[in-house]
Amino acid sequence: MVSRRNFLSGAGAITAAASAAAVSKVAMAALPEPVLQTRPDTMPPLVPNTGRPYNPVVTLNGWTLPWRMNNGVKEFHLVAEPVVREMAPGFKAHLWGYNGQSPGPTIEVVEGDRVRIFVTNKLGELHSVHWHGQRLPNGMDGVTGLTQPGIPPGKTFVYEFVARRPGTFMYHPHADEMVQMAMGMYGFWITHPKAKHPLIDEVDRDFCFLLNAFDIEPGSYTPKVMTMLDFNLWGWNSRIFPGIDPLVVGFKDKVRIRVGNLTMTNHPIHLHGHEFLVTGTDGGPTPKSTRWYEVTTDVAVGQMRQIEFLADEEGDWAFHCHKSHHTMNAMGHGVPTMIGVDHSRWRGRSPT
Ligand SMILES: [Cu+2]
Repeated sequence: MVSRRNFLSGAGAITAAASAAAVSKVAMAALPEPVLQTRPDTMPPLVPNTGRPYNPVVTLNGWTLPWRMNNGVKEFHLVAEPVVREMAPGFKAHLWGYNGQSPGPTIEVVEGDRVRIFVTNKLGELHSVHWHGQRLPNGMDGVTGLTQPGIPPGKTFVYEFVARRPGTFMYHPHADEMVQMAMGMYGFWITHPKAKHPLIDEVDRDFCFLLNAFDIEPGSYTPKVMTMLDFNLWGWNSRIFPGIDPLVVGFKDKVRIRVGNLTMTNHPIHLHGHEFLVTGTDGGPTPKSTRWYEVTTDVAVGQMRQIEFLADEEGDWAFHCHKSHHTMNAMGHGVPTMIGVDHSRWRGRSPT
């Protein structure tokens, strides 16, 4: 049913809540059609067919957002909205995300690109998007109450800036942050180098994913957003083991993996069978003199770590957070330790 309220919140009636980019209502009516993703599978890399060329990444159990070129500007349309995310086969969680999924789609651009991102808010509360790690005009930084008013429900805000430096960045809400991130709102942003870069090697495989923590009680499907420490589901890109796809590479491939952490705790990420170098942070590529071999790197809260290695040992190698609680899911915390308790007095009796 088309009610007046639905009509006013529909795409045809979208107007800018506020915009330093000063896009007119006419231009807003022609904003790019949002692209939605309904599947939680790892999608093939999005090979660019417009704009400058680059080697695309693979988003684990995710996808890259298509764009359109408009007079030399790369235009994206993000829609902040409630989503149903299959976290593992048979387990569908009611989260918030972007364009049909949590996390939101990866945004890939090239160093020097002018980028325009339309953000439409389909949540029931204020929203804004912060472009974590980017050099940009202050008014585009996406902090509600500081650099912009929050985007009201049903409205669209236009962000526009030049992707000035290459690297691996994240985006996430900066409005009602605790709730919106606990509900699964975040995504990756990759700025590829415009030419051969002395600190960015070409690789055969390039993956990215964000670490997650949720507290969803058995029998329910909505995260408890007040939880600070005792999460019971640990995810990679809003998927939980055994629902996480493998990172498949060829023998002797050079591999890059970009891992971001917007959870409430740090995660020491550990790779079996190989040593890797940390080649980048959200500050950009690391100087070569700072790189040393590791098999575990701690990704602290609000950080991204980019690792690289040569996959020269055949096999199925584990790759996991080394906090043993984080390798379990649907875990409970209120369970007494029963090791050492004499069970013999109950042996042979049925429980009462
Ligand atoms: Cu962990």
